[in-house]
Amino acid sequence: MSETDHALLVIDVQNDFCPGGALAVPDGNRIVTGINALIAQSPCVILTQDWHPADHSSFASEHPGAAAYDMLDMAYGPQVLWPDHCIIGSKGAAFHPDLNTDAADLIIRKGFRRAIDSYSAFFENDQTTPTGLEGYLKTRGITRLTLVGLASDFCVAFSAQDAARLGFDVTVNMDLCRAIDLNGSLAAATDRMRAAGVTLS
Ligand code: VGL
Ligand code: ZN
Repeated sequence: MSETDHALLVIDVQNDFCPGGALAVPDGNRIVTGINALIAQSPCVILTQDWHPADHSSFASEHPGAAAYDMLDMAYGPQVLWPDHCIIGSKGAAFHPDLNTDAADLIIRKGFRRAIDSYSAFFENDQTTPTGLEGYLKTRGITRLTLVGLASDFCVAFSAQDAARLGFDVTVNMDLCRAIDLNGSLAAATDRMRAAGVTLS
């Protein structure tokens, strides 16, 4: 994987998505060693970091009477309400301590606007507000992406679908992802990724 047209996109390998964190993904920590091995072979490594203000509108705590994992209709569409997680500057928002962050060419943060969540590394949840990642990749001549990280059924899946829609050749390495799996969300995400033309390996 030394070709200059390829990038490794490492999604949200942060303390809050690992066991002991605020929105822990089962076994989320167990992919870190394998991701570091892939990072070591990748000429372009990009990390994403979920990065929310303490009063983010995706937090159930901002909606009196609501509970975590309830659905709410936002101006931009349906939104899962989450436990407070990945608060800007917090330990929970930091990368897993064993992740080789030194190798990253770019760290892209998302979800930093109070009123809108951003699962995808490319677009916020209105599916139109860009993060800027598309321009970064295209101006570097990158056409092929491999995605790994957390969580398979939310941020990885939405990033992969958007990347495919933007014309990138996209592979998700499912062995180096872990899922939240909320009400069948993993099976649904897998179907959506396949339908979008994403290769699951
Ligand atoms: C994520 C839920 C809320 C993710 C981020 O990284 O998959 N999921 N924020
Ligand atoms: Zn989040």
